[in-house]
Amino acid sequence: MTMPLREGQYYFRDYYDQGEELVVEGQQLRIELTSKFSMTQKWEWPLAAEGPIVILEPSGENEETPEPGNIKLELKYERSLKADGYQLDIRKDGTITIAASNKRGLRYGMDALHRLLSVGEGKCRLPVAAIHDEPSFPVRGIIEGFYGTPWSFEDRMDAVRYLAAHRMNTFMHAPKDDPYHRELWREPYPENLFEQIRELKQECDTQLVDFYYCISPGNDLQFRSEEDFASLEAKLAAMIAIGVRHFALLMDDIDYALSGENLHYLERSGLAHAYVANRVYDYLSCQLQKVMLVMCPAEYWSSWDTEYKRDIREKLHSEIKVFWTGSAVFARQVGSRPAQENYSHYGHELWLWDNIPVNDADYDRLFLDPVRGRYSRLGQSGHQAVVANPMVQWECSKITLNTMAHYMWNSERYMPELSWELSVREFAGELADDMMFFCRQNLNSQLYSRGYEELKVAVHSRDIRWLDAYFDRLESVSYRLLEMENSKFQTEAEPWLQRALADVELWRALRRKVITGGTEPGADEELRKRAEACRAFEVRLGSDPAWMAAEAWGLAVREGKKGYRLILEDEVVI
Ligand code: LOG
Repeated sequence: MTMPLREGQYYFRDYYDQGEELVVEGQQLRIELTSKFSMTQKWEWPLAAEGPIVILEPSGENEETPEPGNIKLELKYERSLKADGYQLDIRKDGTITIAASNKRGLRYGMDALHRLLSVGEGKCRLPVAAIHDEPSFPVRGIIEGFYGTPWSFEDRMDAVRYLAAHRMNTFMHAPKDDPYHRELWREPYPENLFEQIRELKQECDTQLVDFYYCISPGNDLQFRSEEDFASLEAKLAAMIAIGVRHFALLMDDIDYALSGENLHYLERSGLAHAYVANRVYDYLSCQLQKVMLVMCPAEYWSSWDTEYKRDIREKLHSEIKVFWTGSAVFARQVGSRPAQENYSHYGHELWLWDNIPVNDADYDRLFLDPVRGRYSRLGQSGHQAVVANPMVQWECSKITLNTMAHYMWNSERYMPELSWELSVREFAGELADDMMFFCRQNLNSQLYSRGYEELKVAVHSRDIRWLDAYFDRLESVSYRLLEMENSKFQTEAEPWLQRALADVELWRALRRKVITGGTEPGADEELRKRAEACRAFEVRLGSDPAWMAAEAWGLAVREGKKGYRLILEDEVVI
């Protein structure tokens, strides 16, 4: 088994084998399909032609397949399974069955087969196993919802493929600084941008990912203006025309006190927001057979009751889902009590907009640790969805996101440390140990974690030997990661890796100064130079190791929230 048992038992909700193997001849698993899933559906999903799995066309249709199949796969419709769930049975007699209640379930079942397959020495090996796998949340994915430079088209396309490969099914398009999403919400997209959205939506279809078009008109929408509603509907109509079936109306981060006409007619913002959401819902209902609409209320970050929530509870159409981010914008924990309470205050299905690993409030940081502190049974407390808001740096977001994907799929069994290890290994392969070391310097300060305990202890006890080893490691890790074969990662993480190297130099200058008691000529000059080099960076490691050490030796003071300043004997601190 390519996948060790421990991982299989973690990755799949229910995994059972007796240690037996199914071995078939050949370098590829050549599948003959016996499909009972649908009489009319053609089997199609993204499989690499030269990959280890090939699906043979039914005999007669493909003349270029002289080699016969070596495995029989039956795809079966099984209505008792949850949407996206599947059952995979690999039998000793060389037959395999994947049962599911929708296409996504079949795809995940097929991906599972892929993960379990190992090919070598002219043979394909699979464990004889029974897997039953179903998700904790029906809706799992990301919301590109951060402030700052929106992702590129390539990033988004990659994100959609990444979601699909990690059992997530939702991409929400809500870049705060895309003018057509928020500031110029009335304006149609220019042709080239619209074309990109169309292509992205197509990729979502291929990957079986739901594309949500999100719009944020709340800053200046006139609730009584038919013209404004016409603009809103035109924006939605354009999306409907390219096949979009999922929508969100976002009223977060607006000045939501009503004034003028809005106040005169609608009295309270909760009533106004329910009114606009209901109108959007009604419009969509006239256009579509099935409507999916989520709204983000203005009060999305608390769990106490308010008049605003009461108005939404009483007036919002019952089918509209409501976002919240937990008890804070950056929720250290999303516990069962606040989740239950907010569910009852809003009285609608809640969707968790999880502000992890987003770094738009900490542009100088990368966040590379696993999600923690989310209640394991949120799915049973009114929550049907978890969507993560990633970092401006898409590639770097994958490390946390992969752990979130584990939580979204099986929140009851989620183990942050194990998920972190698996995620880092998948991301960095042979450089996993180096990557993990780097990740440990970049913990999410918005989340609960024990922080940089070992480093702090060493710094406070001024343990020069420990610190020497630590900074040597930081140096070699940074050089290796700068050479890593992932150009996207290199580009995104380079400022932090270079900053790590500047920290190493600062430490060495500091060490020279403290070991010689400051008597060596040029030591102060060197220290000043290295400190300035660090200060010149716009980014920093969360662990801030060199400055922490300088502070412990009384050679630096904190300045403001994030900075430090060097103090040498000849300088007076004010
Ligand atoms: C914004 C979000 C932003 C995040 C973190 C929501 C619902 N809205 O406080 O766009 O990325 O904080 O800065 C937000 O979270 N509001």
